[in-house]
Amino acid sequence: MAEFKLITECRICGSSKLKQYLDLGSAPLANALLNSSSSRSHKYPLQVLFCEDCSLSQLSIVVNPNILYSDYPYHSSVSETFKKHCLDMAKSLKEMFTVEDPLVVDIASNDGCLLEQFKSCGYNVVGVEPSKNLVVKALKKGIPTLHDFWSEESSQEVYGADLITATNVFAHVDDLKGFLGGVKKALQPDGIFIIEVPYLYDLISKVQFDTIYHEHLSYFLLRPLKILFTSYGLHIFKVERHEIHGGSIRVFASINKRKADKSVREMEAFEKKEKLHQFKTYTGFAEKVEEIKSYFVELLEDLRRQHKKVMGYGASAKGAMLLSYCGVDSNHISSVVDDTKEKQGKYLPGSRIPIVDKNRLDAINPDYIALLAWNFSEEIIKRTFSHKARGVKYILPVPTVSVL
Ligand code: JHZ
Repeated sequence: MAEFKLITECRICGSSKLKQYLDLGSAPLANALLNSSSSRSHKYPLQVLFCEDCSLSQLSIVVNPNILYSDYPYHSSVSETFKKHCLDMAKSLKEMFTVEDPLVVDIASNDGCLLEQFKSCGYNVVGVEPSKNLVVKALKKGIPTLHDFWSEESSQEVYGADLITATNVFAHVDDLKGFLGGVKKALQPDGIFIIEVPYLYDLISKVQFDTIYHEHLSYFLLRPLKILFTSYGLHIFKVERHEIHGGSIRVFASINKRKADKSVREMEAFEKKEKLHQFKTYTGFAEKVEEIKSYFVELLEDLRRQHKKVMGYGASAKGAMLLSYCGVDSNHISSVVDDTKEKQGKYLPGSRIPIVDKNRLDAINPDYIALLAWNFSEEIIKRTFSHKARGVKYILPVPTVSVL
């Protein structure tokens, strides 16, 4: 595949009735951290299209996944909140589906964060992960992990899975046919396939525009997922909403038909009621994004004029996007703390702000901390409690710019 390709047809239903509702210009790849402050980031177009036939939101381009994922700095295990979410997931699935000596396969298993929890609940586990650095990390923890992208071909390495999980990866996949083909091959006929994806309703209603970046090719509602799964002979029988990552849905599907839970009907009715299948629902979104940008920049400019010390916390992909889109640089936010060792010493793409370890917080003693991983605000505020006690203020960028 070339460096990137243009989307002219809907990834799910093949329709060419794609209408743009957001243009974020061109942006660097959110996880392509820089080794020096003088390095430049390559930028790619970033626009969101709405499919008038199945209501999938999708980016207008697909960047070659080998560019995005060969070395991936995001380690899921850094957040205690996420670890707890994974443990709760493993426990609840164990309660829901009882089989003897179960095997769970996790697609894009990252550093083994979810599988560690399944293992502790007595499951046999196998991960499949395309980023070499993360495979090495997972293997060190004793989590068997294959180094590959998930596809019809690579799925042949695993078979007879009772559960297949794919959390925070389905939105990253262009070839959904190959992905689901692989699931059908590896899953027991009575097995369960579970995906977890950020929910488009939450993105739109809470103006989480910074979660729009080149890794996230699709932004899901239940409706397009149902159309997609049905066309591949997978039946969605249950759906849950979770708070993780600002609001996600967990979708349960099987090959053999199961009795549908009322949650499916309820979510379908909810999406209709909220008019999420109509283009006009999305037309005001771009204005809200511009509003956040201007308030955020105004606030940071004001603090700079007052010589206030501002740091960020969480060198997340969304943080990189926010800062780059708003044209913020190290004159506004001197550095960003991240507890991921592999990110420290690098620079955010676009803004070129240095990523530092938590000790720098004590050394600098900032007046303000920008919560760039706002999805983990509570955990970050807890971690910086001594600064809170000394009067540090927190800046929350979404859903509206606010100072806590
Ligand atoms: P976080 C990720 O996006 C990755 P990102 C991915 N693209 C995806 O799909 C979405 O999630 C859903 C750090 N941190 O999770 C760790 C601390 O340092 O918001 C991370 O670098 N200390 C696959 O990157 C970052 O913040 C802490 O106490 O936008 C959080 O990144 C905590 C809680 C986090 O996701």
